[in-house]
Amino acid sequence: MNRDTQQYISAKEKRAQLMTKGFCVFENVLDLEMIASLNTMSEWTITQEDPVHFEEHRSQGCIIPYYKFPHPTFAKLIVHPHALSVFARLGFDDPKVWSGFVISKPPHTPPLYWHQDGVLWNHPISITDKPQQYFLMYYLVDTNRYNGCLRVIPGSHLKRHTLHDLDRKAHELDEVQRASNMKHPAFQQVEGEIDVPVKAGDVIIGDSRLLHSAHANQTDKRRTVLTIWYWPAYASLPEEVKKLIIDHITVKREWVSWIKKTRSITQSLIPIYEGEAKAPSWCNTCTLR
Ligand SMILES: O=C(O)CCC(=O)C(=O)O
Repeated sequence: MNRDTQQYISAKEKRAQLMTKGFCVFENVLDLEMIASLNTMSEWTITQEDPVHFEEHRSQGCIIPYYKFPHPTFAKLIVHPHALSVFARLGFDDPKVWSGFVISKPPHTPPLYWHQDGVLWNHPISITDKPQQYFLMYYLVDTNRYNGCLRVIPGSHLKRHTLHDLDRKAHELDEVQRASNMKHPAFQQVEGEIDVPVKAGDVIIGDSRLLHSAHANQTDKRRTVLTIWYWPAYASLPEEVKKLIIDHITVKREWVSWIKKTRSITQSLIPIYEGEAKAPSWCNTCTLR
């Protein structure tokens, strides 16, 4: 079997895993030089942020949007040809980008709480297996259960889990986000969870509705992940969903200014909608039964 055929089969299997389990991993997507540049960019970004942010986000470490302190290397990652070829191998030829963040756990910091990031739960598409909002997560160090690797509940994007009953929105600024109540159920070990350890340079692709969290960072070294949100099949989304996507980003002045600056390389990834549809209300509460 030649390499192209092998890659095709493996991409087919990964797509099936993404659809049924809600995530899959592509290995060796970024080279060492790119990882080093991303680490430099992340460290610079972290130094720009207000110290209060880190206190309020102890569970995540920090979560800094790419457009808040624009840096050319983040833009290069968003349009990275290898990342886009991952989408193409999965059968998505025209992805559009949305938000994206530097999320970084300093040494010796708590776990990330269980949550899902779906926001379309008021729209019928959210209880279907149609491709919607996906994350690409690039960890900038090799990860394991001691330094904060990702944890997921496979299949939870389509099947209700007891964690869906927690009365809490994904990134609420509360005792969970501040990690001041580690007894909260969002921090416990749960049925069906698995670890997703990766190497720096791999990318994890996941469905926004997937329940996920991360282990504590018990090591002396920072653990950073760059998360970028895409709509891989934007053209086939219902008009009202496109309207929600557009409304959410175009109200952000920092994002509009980022687009103006990076348009020469990001143009083809920017979602556009000029119709009259009414957006569904933003809803992060799972409506699966
Ligand atoms: O820190 C991680 O490993 C995952 C980040 C994440 O999903 C989040 O902060 O919402």
